[in-house]
Amino acid sequence: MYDETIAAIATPPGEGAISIVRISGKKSFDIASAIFSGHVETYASHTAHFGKIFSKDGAVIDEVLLLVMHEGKSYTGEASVEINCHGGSFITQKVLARVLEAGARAARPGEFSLRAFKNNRIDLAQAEAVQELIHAKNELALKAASDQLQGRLSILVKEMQLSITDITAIIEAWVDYPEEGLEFATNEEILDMLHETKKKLENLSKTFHDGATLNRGSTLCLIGAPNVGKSSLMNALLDQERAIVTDIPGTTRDLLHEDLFIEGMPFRLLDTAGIRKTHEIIEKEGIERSKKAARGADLVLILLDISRPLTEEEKLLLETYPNALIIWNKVDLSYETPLFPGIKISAKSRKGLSELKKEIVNRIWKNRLPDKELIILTKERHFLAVNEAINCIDAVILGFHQNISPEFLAFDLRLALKALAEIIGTNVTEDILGAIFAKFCVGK
Ligand SMILES: Nc1nc2c(ncn2[C@@H]2O[C@H](COP(=O)(O)OP(=O)(O)OP(=O)(O)O)[C@@H](O)[C@H]2O)c(=O)[nH]1
Ligand SMILES: [Mg+2]
Repeated sequence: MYDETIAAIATPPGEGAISIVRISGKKSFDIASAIFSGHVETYASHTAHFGKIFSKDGAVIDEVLLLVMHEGKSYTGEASVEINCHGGSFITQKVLARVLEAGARAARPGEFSLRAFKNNRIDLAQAEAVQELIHAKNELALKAASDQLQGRLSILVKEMQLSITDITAIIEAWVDYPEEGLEFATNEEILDMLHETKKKLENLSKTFHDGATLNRGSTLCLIGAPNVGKSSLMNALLDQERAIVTDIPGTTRDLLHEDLFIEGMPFRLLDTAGIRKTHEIIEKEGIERSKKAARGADLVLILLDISRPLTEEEKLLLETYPNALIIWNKVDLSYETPLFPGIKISAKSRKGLSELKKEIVNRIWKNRLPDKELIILTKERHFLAVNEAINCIDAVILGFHQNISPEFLAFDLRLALKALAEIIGTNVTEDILGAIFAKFCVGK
């Protein structure tokens, strides 16, 4: 248990109807009693009390509703008090200042969640899920975070730890009882168990691509010659006049980016400077940026003008990005059947936009949205740990085929267990914990 009692404003900054000052730690009730018009230490857990917060010299700071949670029954696991005060940023600050004056220390980012973790209220994967839940931008990301918060990922990890522990126990029996040990299991049985565990780990590892895409969104980069209608298409997809559109080639000179959802999935759309040969110094720089953006994108969208023949530059673009999605724009004008397929649209009259959106989602999600029942890895830290465990199991399998002494096999299995333990936090250093919780908001 911690000695210090911590406090922070738990609601977002700015003005709102109410704000919450959160206090957690041994002295929570004493501190609250010292500044509140009631005896907080006498209150039952999970009860709310109306009253006043007083300054040191007895002046009323605010009328509040005070919530009490006893030790073992709060988010942190410690005695906690939440003060619901009026939601001006100034008044909330004053209430917090009074709490600090009465003996609490200002909480660091994520410190409430850190305490919840240290007091075994939640494991590390669950603590991280809290943060993800807050930042979730769409239904599926929310689902992944909420699964993780409810411990579904932790349960899966623990199951795999259990299988690996079983295998380790048998192999260690071989070390300790070289004569009888083989009775526990045959080589083939152990190999089967190893392959089965490896398969499960690999399936989990594979979900990370989806998890990462869900969380940060996929980048779509619009490129093409000047005047083909890139900025017009950006505006049409966003449904707002975001980019400047003119009939002068070379209108867009810098990168523009905007977040948007397509069929509920998060994307980041980039509009770029039209690519052509130029000596104009600003435009040249813009074109360099276009090319760089396209290289870093998840999907490149090449926009072509269907009403005119391709230029040499455009042919080069098509060769440079063989996996790009090809879009023929300006179908409202007269045109001849193009040489190769692509999605036909008119950014101006908004024709073909829904086909385009469908195709974008298909390309990114390969015609399959993540299965709702699947447990998805969303954190790179978890992904790396799972891969580390896979590598260790691989080493064990290889060792088996090379008849390596069982001590070494057991050692690699222990490393696999250690890697998995990092996910739920039974085996992480204070440095790693510090880095994880520092990303949280203050008051969480
Ligand atoms: N007829 C027709 N004109 C279009 C269409 N889309 C865009 N335009 C016109 O094409 C011209 C260029 O449009 P922009 O969206 O600025 O083109 P851009 O590709 O962003 O051009 P740069 O920024 O110079 O690279 C404008 O006059 C648009 O109104 C379309 O679908 N049909
Ligand atoms: Mg433009």
